[in-house]
Amino acid sequence: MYQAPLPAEYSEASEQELRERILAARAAMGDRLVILGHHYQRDEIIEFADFRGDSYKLAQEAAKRADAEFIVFCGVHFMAESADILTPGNQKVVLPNLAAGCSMADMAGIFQVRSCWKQLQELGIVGVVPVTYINSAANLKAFVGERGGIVCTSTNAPSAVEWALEQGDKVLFFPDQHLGRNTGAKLGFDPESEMVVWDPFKPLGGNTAEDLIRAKFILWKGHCSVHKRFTVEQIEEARLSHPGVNVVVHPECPLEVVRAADLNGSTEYILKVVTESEPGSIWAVGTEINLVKRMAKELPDRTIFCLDPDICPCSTMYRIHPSFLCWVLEKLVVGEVVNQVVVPADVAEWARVALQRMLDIGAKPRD
Ligand code: CIZ
Repeated sequence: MYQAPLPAEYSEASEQELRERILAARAAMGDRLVILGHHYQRDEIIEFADFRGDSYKLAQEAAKRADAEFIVFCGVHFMAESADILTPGNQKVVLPNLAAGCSMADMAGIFQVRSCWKQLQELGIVGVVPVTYINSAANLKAFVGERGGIVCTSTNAPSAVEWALEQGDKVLFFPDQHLGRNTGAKLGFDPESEMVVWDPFKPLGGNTAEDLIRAKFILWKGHCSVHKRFTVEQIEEARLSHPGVNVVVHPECPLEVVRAADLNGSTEYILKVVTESEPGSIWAVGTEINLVKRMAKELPDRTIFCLDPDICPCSTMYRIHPSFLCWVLEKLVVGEVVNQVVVPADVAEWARVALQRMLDIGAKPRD
């Protein structure tokens, strides 16, 4: 999405000035406003968040604050869309920088997914249940909702996939092949013989008809640029340099990394296990750096470090700079809503069905 450049009074303001102006605007809005901060946001944004969490938890928090007219979502575009879908119509969701997207979500486009579906149908492959990771555009969630599928998060992917396999014979999982593969493996399926990867730029996704007929999981060829950087060598290095270390990684990491780690789970899961661990324990964490650094700061009696010493923050999450937050808040104070994210009603209707299925199965986190 295009984001127009900010006026100079925001782009040139000092950190201190922005901070004071954000606090003033926040106070002026009072209960009319709720600010949500995703775990991957930098500290200079998280400090203003009424709630922190993963996308799912934040959307739920937003839905509980029905009194708030405005939800400022410090996260990325698909998260603001999910919040808009799950909250009552009177609440307006604002994304401070419209260019804050998710490169993984962009790896599956609606036309590509429709084409994949059509090719599967033409092969006579029926009983495919589409499952989309929450990191996807609203129109993909709607596609899934309309075809009997479900949304999942990295917390509840195993329950969502189990549910899908009760409804049909096989799963088309997008856009993250790694979460799909790790989830299937967690449920006991063999990545070698029961899963294929669908490359949207190749006929039949780069597979033979026989491969597709045999596969239990058709995994979209998408990935997270941050999580795909973690390696087994980094885990071996952490075990050598820090005897007794606990290694926890996100399931968007490649399968071999998840297998080499001690634990894996969503950001909420990682936060929970590290927070509940014994003081003095040592943690090597494979996820976005802002979250890792924040845990290290907030839990100083544990040793917490990132598995990848050279990792950069998620570049799209990083687009929520305090100058953008200040701009949208000051506009709200003067009665102007900028950067509102609105999902068209026809898309929202089916996307809500897919999200509601996820909520209804009461999916629980699992190791
Ligand atoms: O669901 C989310 O917010 C993401 C992107 C990952 C996670 O594990 O929290």
